[in-house]
Amino acid sequence: MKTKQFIALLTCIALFISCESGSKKPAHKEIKIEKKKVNDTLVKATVTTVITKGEEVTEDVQSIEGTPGEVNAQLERYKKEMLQAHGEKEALHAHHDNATKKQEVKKIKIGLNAKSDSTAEGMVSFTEENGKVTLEAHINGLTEGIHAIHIHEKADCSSEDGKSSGGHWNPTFEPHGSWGAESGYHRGDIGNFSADASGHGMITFSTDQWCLGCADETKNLIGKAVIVHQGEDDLTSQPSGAAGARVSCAGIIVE
Ligand SMILES: [Cu+2]
Ligand SMILES: [Zn+2]
Repeated sequence: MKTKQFIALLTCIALFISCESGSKKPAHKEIKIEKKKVNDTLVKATVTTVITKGEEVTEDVQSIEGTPGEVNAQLERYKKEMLQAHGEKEALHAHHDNATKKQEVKKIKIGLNAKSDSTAEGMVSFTEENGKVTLEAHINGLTEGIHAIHIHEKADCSSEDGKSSGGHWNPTFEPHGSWGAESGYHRGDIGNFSADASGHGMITFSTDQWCLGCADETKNLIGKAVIVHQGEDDLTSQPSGAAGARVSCAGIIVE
């Protein structure tokens, strides 16, 4: 009887130890948002994310500067992304033992607005499915012929010439080029498409090097812009293929 009790106690302790060492400490995430006025028109927001994982503490600081409207919109987007990321994690936990895990399909639809005194307008959709993002763009009001289309670095189409969207989105710091080129290419270098005599053009493009709202900033399209150019991308001129004026612009924003 005594031996049995002793063994039972040992088993108990062993179980306790294995359970303790096996349970990972959950990561704790804290987000602080600070807003400051820069001048009469500009505000600056600092978003500090502190992640505590056991002994390890990582801090990520992001600054957003712009008009109060722009900053608030960016903060809202940021919050949404955080919530989305959290939701994905929860879903992953819930489906942990589920062999038939369903893949979520994400879709964004945005409008292209005319820029640089053009009449070029249209729609762009991005669909993420099975680790791939597919772009489909339909544009009207173009001049007949070849036009370049790129992802530019900022979802800001506010300026008349579309230059507020910045240069080509190039998160991997490579030269401008043809998509997939060995010499390098921007992750925004979609390429060219043609418009017919009625001024209509369309393009579809699919890649696993993009994502919608994932944590990998070399892949995430959210917060960038789609730009259609007046001219053709020669796929060699630096830094942007000498494609001429920006005739249409759309910010890639989650509504
Ligand atoms: Cu461009
Ligand atoms: Zn480029």
